Amino acid sequence: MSNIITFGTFDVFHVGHLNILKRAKSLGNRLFVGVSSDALNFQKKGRYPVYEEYDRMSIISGIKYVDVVFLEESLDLKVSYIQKYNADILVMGDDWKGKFDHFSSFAKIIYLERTPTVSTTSIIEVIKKC
Ligand code: C2G
Repeated sequence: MSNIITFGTFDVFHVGHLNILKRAKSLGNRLFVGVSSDALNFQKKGRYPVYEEYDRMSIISGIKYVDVVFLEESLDLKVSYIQKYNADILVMGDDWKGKFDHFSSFAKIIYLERTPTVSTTSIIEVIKKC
């Protein structure tokens, strides 16, 4: 029985988000997903997400690959979340490659290839032009 944990904003949910959740789940038995809070997203990206945190959590909890959803309130709480959910593997897309290696004594770290071409930023740009 292995537990997988992953994190993300998952704003304007798209197929790249679906793919990583599907592939993360295939690595173990239970998938725990930390959804970045609106405030954390503002710290990370200098803007608030399009969808508020509870809507983003609600979307993620409706995905069949996801077992547990929680709010990720700080980038510095990774170890607490890994321990709270007994995570064996931490999965992130390879845009984060190397950035979580220092947690490797708490969980195995796996970076999966990002789905090319799709991103929340590019979707926002397309919508702006409509
Ligand atoms: N992703 C992907 N392919 C894309 C877009 C995103 O595989 N085309 C992955 C990212 O690599 C990440 C996850 O989907 O693993 C969520 O992406 P974001 O919502 O952009 O997450 P981010 O804001 O980077 O938050 O503590 C870590 C952070 O909270 C990650």
